[in-house]
Amino acid sequence: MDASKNFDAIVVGAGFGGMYMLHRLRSMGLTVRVYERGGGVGGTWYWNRYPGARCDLESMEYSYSFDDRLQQEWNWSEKYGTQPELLRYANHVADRFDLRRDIVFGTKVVSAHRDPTTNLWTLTTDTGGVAIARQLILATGNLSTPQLPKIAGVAEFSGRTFHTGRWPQEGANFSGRQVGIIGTGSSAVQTIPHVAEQALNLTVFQRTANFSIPAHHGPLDATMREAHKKKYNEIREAAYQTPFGIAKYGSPTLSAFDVSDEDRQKTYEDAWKTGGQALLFCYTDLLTNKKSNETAAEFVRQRIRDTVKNPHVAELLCPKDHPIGTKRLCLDSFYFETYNRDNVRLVDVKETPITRIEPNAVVVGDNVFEIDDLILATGFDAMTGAAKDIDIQNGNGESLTDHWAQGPQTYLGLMVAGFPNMYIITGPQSPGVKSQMILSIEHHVDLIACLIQKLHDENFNSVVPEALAQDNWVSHNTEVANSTLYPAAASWYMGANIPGKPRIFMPYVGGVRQYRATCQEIIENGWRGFEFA
Ligand code: NA7
Repeated sequence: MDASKNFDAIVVGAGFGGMYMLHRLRSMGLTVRVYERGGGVGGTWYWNRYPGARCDLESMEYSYSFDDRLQQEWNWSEKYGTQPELLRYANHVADRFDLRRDIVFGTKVVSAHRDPTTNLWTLTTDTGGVAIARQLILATGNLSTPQLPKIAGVAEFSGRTFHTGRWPQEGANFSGRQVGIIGTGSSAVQTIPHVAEQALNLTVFQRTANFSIPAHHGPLDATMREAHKKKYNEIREAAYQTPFGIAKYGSPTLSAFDVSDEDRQKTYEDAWKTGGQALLFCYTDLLTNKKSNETAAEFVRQRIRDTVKNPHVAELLCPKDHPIGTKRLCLDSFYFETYNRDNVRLVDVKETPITRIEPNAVVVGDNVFEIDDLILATGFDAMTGAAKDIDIQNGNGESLTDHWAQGPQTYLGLMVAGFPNMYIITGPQSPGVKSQMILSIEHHVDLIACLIQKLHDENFNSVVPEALAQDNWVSHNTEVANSTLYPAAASWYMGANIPGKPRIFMPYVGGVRQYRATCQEIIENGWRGFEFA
């Protein structure tokens, strides 16, 4: 056998998950190969280079904690990590831990087939490469497979077409151009104000109005940053004790109806001034009680009406078909204000969907909107798209796609029954996307490292979840989701943005604190629900 093809572990993806996994496994003495489709590290922050792209969690929290020197030496310059700064950070981490020597860039993993007799995974790539390893780790990301809308004529558009999740490295200039943008999710909300400033005119095609809160983005005060650094360990630990893994947003104690209308209004106003996700953390029941939720939703609608001068446009921008927070709450900088510009036009495509795209126009019913450039801010095949994009076969006649035909099934969002030694970093049914992502990545990487260490120490060949443990976890996940308002929205959390995708609420919303405690209890009980062979 060609030794250069054989590794202890293969990691797919060099975003924040894959990078830390590589570092962790290498420090355990394992040989590791990472495959990355992009030309560099950073995952989401490598691909999403659209103007205004920025994390919606503050950078002091949205960063690695695994190495104290790293967190002490890195200086975030802005409140929220912007895409360029996050990409610089990813590259800094890659340099600092000398990660690149084990990463093959520009290479997509096409298949991963397990041999049940040897318990080895064989991977093939689109460049004709083959690699073999006992451990397979999918660090493929939750929002990494762009979704192109199935609109007639989209492929025949003759101008420039951009997807926010595949933005060109060299950027794009819209000066003097007539631009159309489809979508009004987080990516569009961040892009629109920037494109509007440059373009001759911008037409926004909106199917669903979204709730958005001002980010109040700006430079990070150096004194605050240094004070935060001094208490970093304490703050990181506190984050694990919160529902969403964000220390800044602790657990509220009161219901929205425990207080007077005036007090509630004042609390929302303060949260609005703070900006960011603070509003959702005002009361205990905002995501479980429709009436409580409506108090916050109406508060935000009122702010939209206060901001947007044209009352008809304001009303179109007011979300009325889902509770606030049940779709990802957007964070913006002057999004609603942008609709007061003369060169910006909002087109409602809910009542009359986009009929077709012509070489130089978007057609909605009888209306033809001429454009030079088309921006698709149409989202991703979230949470399952990237894993299902690889032909994964377990060697017992089952593919991952078959196993997930009715929606994703995992144990703890970490492993899949029937697929030994295959791990997913922040997979479906884990808190991942409903938490501070890097905290959840670190938790999962550490769990995977512990499992692999156990295999090594106790001379096991493989680990796989028991089917019953998985079934129970999936049911528990659904039960928890159903006790909240989340399933009330047609969101990508539900798979609702992809025609034909099974509707199952995918992230675990029982909270980071609870999830971590459950994992701990499972470990203390000899990794209950995992089978070692
Ligand atoms: P999202 O949040 O999935 O938003 C996609 C948007 O595109 C959303 O407004 C969709 O409307 C719209 N869309 C998709 N297909 C169509 C068609 N065919 N016609 C009209 N409109 C369409 O993706 P983002 O990239 O903005 O954000 C993804 C996550 O990244 C975000 O949640 C953060 O966590 C970071 P819909 O709502 O489906 O009616």
